[in-house]
Amino acid sequence: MSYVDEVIELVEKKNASEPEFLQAVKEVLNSLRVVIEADEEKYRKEALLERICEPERQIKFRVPWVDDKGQVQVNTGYRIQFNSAIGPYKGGLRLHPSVNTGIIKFLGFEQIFKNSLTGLPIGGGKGGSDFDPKGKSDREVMAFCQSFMTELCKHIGADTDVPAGDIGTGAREIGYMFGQYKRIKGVYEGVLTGKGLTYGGSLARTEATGYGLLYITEEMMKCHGDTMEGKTVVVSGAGNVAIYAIQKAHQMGAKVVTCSDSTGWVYDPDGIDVELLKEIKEVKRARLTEYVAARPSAQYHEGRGVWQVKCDIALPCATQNELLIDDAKLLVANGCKAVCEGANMPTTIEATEYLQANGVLFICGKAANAGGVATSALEMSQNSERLSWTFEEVDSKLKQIMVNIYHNIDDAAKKYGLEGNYVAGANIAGFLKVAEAMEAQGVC
Ligand code: NDP
Ligand code: 2IT
Repeated sequence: MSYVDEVIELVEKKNASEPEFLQAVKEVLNSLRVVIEADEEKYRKEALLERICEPERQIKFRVPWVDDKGQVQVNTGYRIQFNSAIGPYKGGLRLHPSVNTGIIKFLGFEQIFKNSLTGLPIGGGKGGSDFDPKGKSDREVMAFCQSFMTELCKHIGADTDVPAGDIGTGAREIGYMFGQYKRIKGVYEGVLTGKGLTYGGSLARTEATGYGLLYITEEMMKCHGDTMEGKTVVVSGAGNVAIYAIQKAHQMGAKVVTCSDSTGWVYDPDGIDVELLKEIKEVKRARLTEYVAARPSAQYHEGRGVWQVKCDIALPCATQNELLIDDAKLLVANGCKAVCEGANMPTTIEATEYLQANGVLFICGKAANAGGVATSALEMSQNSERLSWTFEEVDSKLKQIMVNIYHNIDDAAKKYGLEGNYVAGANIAGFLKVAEAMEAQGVC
């Protein structure tokens, strides 16, 4: 049996109850075959793949807090410190009722390769909790965040592990967590990114993931002799990534006609009104039904369905496994030319393969959404030198990083005879740097 197959079998056996983690591992290892098989005995002897699939450390803890009725609530907190070969652990904190060990492990595993692709010195980690911020008062969210950080602060630090936002964790949650860290540890340091601008945050971090997604999409289009101008774009999600993806797509002359949340989706033939969406989601924290109430030209539909809308480009920006095989068939049938993932692993393996087989340009999340964590690393740099860069400075660095990622993954795919397969290119380019660093550091 090949070394890659041996490790896939082992990982399946050890993690049978973690389907998302297995999905992420299989996608990566299958596309590394060309690299591993060229030097199989060396990698097997070093157990490099077994090591890269096993987190360095997993922390799981109780998070008790008191709700507004005086009732004690208990959630589970996680931080998975996956790989520190190229830098301190770095990755977001997800607050969503679906969070479990397998979800955090898949996200942490993806983060290793994504962070490597940014070209910046950051290792891979991820954390979060099954706490649901939806419908909670600010005081309840603060109580949760303070309790969560009371335990987490024992394990993180500006030079060891630097968490940030993800689903359910935005500026409000990061603020409460930062305050509690400072209070307990008595240190003012860049232990979190995505901070507010008055206490060490970076300009353009809020916009970075969505903007970065459009920068890489635009570069890919350019290299295929096309532009964003006049394109019809379908976006899923209505959170941080989706909002700023829509904004940048419009600035580039494209028209985004959909967005969605966990209860329904909006079709707006005139193009999504980003200011209205921001007001509903960032200020009021309300449902998308409010969008159509304010914009009669738009339609609201319950459930899922954005992928049935005819488009040139599709940008999944909500969550994992939200673009399935039937959705991929609809996209292809409707003439979609490109799919770039703003979310982490939003497209199933089957759907990805179908899109690629039908000539759709496809960039996976670990490359396409790397602008968020890259800008987090720029926030860490600013915190270290105790300076703040201008919006233009950060944004131009972000753009350059995304353009570089596109060319790195394109070159890696070409080098291994897989031209145009950006999934393989991303996995290979991300892996090679981490593998070299792990080898140089000996058995650890
Ligand atoms: P937000 O919490 O800001 O927004 C998430 C959006 O997706 C919301 O509209 C939410 O709807 C929807 N959504 C979440 N879970 C589900 C679900 N199970 N089913 C249907 N819809 C869902 O998160 P972000 O925008 O920050 O994150 C979106 C994706 O991007 C995630 O995969 C995240 O890991 C990834 N990502 C985020 C980065 C960042 O910097 N924030 C960086 C790189 C990747 P509702 O409000 O109804 O729950
Ligand atoms: O998935 C991701 O890359 C993020 N949620 C951002 C992580 C970060 O550290 O900024």
